[in-house]
Amino acid sequence: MEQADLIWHNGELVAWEDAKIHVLTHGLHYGTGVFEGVRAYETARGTAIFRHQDHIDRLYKSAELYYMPIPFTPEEIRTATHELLIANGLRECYIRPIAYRGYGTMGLFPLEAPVDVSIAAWPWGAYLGEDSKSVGVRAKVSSWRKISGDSMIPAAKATGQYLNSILAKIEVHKAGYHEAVLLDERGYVSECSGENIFIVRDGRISTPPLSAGNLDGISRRSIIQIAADRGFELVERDFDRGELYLADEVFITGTAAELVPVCEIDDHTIGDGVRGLITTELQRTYEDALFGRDERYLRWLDFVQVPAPTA
Ligand code: PPE
Repeated sequence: MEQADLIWHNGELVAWEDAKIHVLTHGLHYGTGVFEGVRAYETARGTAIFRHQDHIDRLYKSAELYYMPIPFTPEEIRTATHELLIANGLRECYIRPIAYRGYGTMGLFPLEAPVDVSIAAWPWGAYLGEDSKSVGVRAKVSSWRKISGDSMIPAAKATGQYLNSILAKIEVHKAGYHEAVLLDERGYVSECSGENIFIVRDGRISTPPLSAGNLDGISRRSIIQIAADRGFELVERDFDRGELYLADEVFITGTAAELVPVCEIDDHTIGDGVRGLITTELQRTYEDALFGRDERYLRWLDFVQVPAPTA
């Protein structure tokens, strides 16, 4: 991975290589952590963190769901993130805030372990490969089912829950595909290992409802808004894997991946096997929103004045 100079840890900026934790950190043993993936983009008006407040809100919600009080206010986290980008001179980057049960107790009762908070930021390019956004990716339905709401909390972005995504990702990677689609326990499409999913059929866009065990993705919310603003019909409804194959277009959304077309699923070509027209239109508007080129979505941008590099 690419590195930056400094990481924010429990209220202080520390050198990247010194941001280390004890091996008996609770979260390392039991997955007791919650995190976010956020991106900042260089716009014509300066660096802007996309939907920063929504990510911070989700972080606090995830923490609350796992009974984890974050020892900073949301505004402190927001300000710390600004300071971090400025201190690192990062004008465009991925941002990873994480709150986790720290060092102090072992065993499954976590409430006496401290809660530590870190924020890292670094340059991170196209998550699913350089040409993923134009050419699309090949996906496979994993044999692993998405964790269900009766054993975990799919709406929380919690570290331990990601073992589910990791099993699916390894399985499809070994089979030669880029991304995994997970079905929920009923057999309906839930989401991908790290992205929400949408299909387009006869001009109508569908995405699984949050009751299908997927994350309430902030990119997903943005696409739902953009589709409405552009006059596309979009419904949240359950569909099975067969509908994926029958779709004219399929695309996936996430902060890391952004908006990526899916050109093949389980060796069925989707539509013409190239990025579809509606996918292309939504992707263009979404990128205009990320880069501050569309006035309608400026409200989604949290500007940070990162100084230009000197010398
Ligand atoms: N589902 C899952 C399971 C998920 O992890 C993500 C984000 C999404 C949907 C999309 O959510 P949003 O980013 O709010 O639109 N995945 C993050 C983690 C990627 C990683 O490798 O780590 C991300 O995109 O940052």
